[in-house]
Amino acid sequence: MTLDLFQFEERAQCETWREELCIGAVLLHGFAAPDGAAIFAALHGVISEAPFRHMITPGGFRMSVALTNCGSYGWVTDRTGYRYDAVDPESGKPWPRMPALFLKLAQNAAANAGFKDFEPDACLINRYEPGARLSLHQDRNEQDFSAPIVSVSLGIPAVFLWGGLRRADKPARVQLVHGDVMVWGGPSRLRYHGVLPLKEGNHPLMGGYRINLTFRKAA
Ligand code: MD3
Ligand code: FE
Repeated sequence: MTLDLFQFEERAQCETWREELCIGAVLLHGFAAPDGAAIFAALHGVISEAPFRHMITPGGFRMSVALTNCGSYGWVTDRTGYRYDAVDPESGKPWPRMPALFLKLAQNAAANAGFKDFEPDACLINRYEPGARLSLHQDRNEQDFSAPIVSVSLGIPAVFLWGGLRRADKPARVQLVHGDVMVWGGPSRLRYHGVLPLKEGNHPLMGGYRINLTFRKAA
């Protein structure tokens, strides 16, 4: 009917769209782009309390990605291992509160991908400079793998490695640009993933960096 035609025209013009890469893995293209400036402002509040820092892996390497956190729990690494901690090891204080905008964005994205009632208590904020990378890994530090993970890409683009459930599975490459939101849940929750070394670039809001917000239910 006319309603269908109307929707078809809307779809042809839309700037954000949903793509299911695998069962449980949904890419919401451009989903966060309209909130870019507000996210940037909220981010400033967080990093003024808890600045970006390069942490040390259990193997003794300095991560090329700089990170900070907001929410009840923050993901941290040092010589003793990876963990979630309610306290920022640099300041000895709790992590900054998760901005209401961040929570709303993560919950809206999860619901849009079919995950109702997502209650993230941790938001890891990764900052990539040119050359920074994240090698192939699984996210296994959370208590409950039934909750999805929501990841928001901001700033200059990155190539994401999208693997399988075994390390040896050859990863596909997915380009993530400013405003893209990925939701990973169900059978995709424990997939191996990583980020290739970042290329130089400039983004009007984020400058020469890529910022990634990762929302998780840690506890
Ligand atoms: C795929 N960060 O901090 S989040 C991480 O872009 C991390 O900074 C990436 O991986 C980044 O651990 C991407 C995306 C992500 C998170 C969990 C996943 C992808 C995932 C779980 C399963 C499959
Ligand atoms: Fe990860």
